[in-house]
Amino acid sequence: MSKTKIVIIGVGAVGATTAYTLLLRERADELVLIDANQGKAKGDAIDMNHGLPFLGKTKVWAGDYEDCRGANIIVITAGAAQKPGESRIDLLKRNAAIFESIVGEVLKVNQDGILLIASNPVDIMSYLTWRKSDWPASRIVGSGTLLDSARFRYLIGEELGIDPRSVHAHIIGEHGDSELPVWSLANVAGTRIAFDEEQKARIFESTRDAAYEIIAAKGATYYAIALALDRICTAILRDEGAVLNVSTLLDDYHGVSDVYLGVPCVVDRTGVREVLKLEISDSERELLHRSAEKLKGLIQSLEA
Ligand code: 6V0
Repeated sequence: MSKTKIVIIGVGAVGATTAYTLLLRERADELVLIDANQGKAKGDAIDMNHGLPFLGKTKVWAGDYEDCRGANIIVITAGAAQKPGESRIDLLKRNAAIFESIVGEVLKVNQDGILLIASNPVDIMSYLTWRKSDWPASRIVGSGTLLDSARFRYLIGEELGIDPRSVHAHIIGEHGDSELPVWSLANVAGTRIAFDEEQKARIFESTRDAAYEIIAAKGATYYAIALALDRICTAILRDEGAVLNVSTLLDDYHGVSDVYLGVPCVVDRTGVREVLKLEISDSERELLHRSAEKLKGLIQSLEA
């Protein structure tokens, strides 16, 4: 059997935690760490290698773009932090420029892997990556609202005293402020979740604002996103056909097209094999359209 290789580009809080999660779960034979800060990637690789006597046989090293050759999955978690006084759109422009160069380097040596994007704003970065490549959108996957849906399921589970794995509930749309909860379809074993409006509002706000709360408390979020990225890598490497709320290119999804958004997708070794059309309510459809319009507006302002 051929070896499996995962490359992580951007070994900051999210990239390093994702690498460590993949290592603990022995997801790949080879794990390559790439960062503009080569010392950070090198230090993390050495540190992780010293754990190998307690683990399996994963080969971990700090590499360069040449190492993307033959990679099954290239995870991009690189990003620039906001500078004091910098507007969100300026930060977005700077991150888009970083992405342009990273993706350009990857495409020189890899034409058949899967690009898994986590850097924010993830839906826009995924869309720009797809436009820059001539790859099918199926092979450019954003982490989307998978993390948000996990937070939502966790909070619903806490409220009900039910294991979050048994809660079926979706956050769709932007990974960010315009995301929406699909309460109309939320269920436990097919039974409707009978929350009142106060409960629904509280749970959704805690879901949507979770990143702000965690960043205010400790500066960054990384454990749960690392597990979410590991989940997507597993679905790809094992050809699972798992349904995950990743960000993908929409084509007439309830009338929304030409934008990446988080929706339930069937994920297998080809990336996004299929997009599942949820039977959402009219008001949810309206919110989905607003989320799409917001992202399209941002993409236009990038090009202005
Ligand atoms: P961080 O800890 O600042 O790490 C970013 C890393 O990227 C640093 O190590 C940089 O050196 C590196 N980097 C910057 N430019 C380049 C470049 N051109 N080439 C290679 N490496 C580069 O940030 P953190 O890890 O906390 O976050 C990374 C990104 O993930 C940000 O955009 C976050 O907003 C995003 N997140 C996305 C989540 C999601 O659900 N999709 C969740 C959490 C964070």
